[in-house]
Amino acid sequence: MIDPQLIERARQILKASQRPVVLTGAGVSQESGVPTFRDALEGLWAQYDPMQLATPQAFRQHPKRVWDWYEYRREKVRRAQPNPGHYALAALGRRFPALKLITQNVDDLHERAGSAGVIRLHGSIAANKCSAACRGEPTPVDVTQLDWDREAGPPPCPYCGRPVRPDVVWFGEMLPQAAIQAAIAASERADVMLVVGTSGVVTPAAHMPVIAKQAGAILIEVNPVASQITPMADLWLPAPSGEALPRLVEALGEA
Ligand code: BV8
Repeated sequence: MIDPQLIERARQILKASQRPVVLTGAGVSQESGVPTFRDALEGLWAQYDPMQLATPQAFRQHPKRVWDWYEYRREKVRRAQPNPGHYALAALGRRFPALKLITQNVDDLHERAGSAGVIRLHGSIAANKCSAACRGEPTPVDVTQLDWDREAGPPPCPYCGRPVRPDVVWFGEMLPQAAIQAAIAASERADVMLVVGTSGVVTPAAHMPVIAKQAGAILIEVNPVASQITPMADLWLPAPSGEALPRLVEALGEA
């Protein structure tokens, strides 16, 4: 049970905010049953390290293994529902029209909970594209319109025949220019940044709180476990986001 005094302090800080920004990581989807990146991967995937699967090299060497791992994760996201933490962030977006939500997550739970204008740093697991960007980056491919031997792994691109891949940012790949620029601009303008459910390990996403802090923002972290962000946070709510965020929204009077 989170200390009511911490919720009150967070309420005081947010109440005065003109330009709040939220940065979320895998932790915000954990209570929806979407495993975080550092969770031990279940079953079939236990023997692989996500850092070795979410890379262009892995896809080049083992396209079926990587494609099947994403198909497995996509199914988990499809079955997942937004949790109270996602809904609370959507409510914050209604209460603070200037609020910007930046996510590292590739699931669509923020959008399904009603958040709008989500800045997606690492793409979307539900989307696919040509791995050769044969018609420009990205060349979107709707695989629901394709018929192929799924046992063989990824479908061939309907335009050039090279393998289709998930439209996510892999380790070693640049983030989409528009997304990273929007995230930096929002972090530079922020007067309060709420950092929810991230270990703060992956860059450049983990730089956003640093940019906000340097620009004078107050940092509030929501995470049951200390992270790389905690040392620079002005206030740490040591609780699951599904518990802390609804309490915060309720305290703000916008249940
Ligand atoms: C780049 C999409 C320039 C894919 C993801 C050395 C060698 C090579 C590269 C590097 C290097 N050192 C650093 C780098 C850069 C690298 C990087 O950061 N590596 C890390 C591992 C050190 N970054 C990149 O490569 C980026 N690109 O830098 O381009 C460049 C170009 C060429 C060469 C060099 C540099 C691209 C990074 C994007 C990778 N793609 N996702 C996919 O999903 O399949 S990142 C992926 O991991 C997620 O999207 C997410 O961003 C990240 C996991 O982080 P978190 O979200 O924080 O999740 P995590 O599991 O870590 O933590 C969960 C937290 O939630 C925990 O703190 C936990 O306590 C908390 N929690 C749990 N339950 C709850 C909770 N919180 C609240 N409530 C709960 N209930």
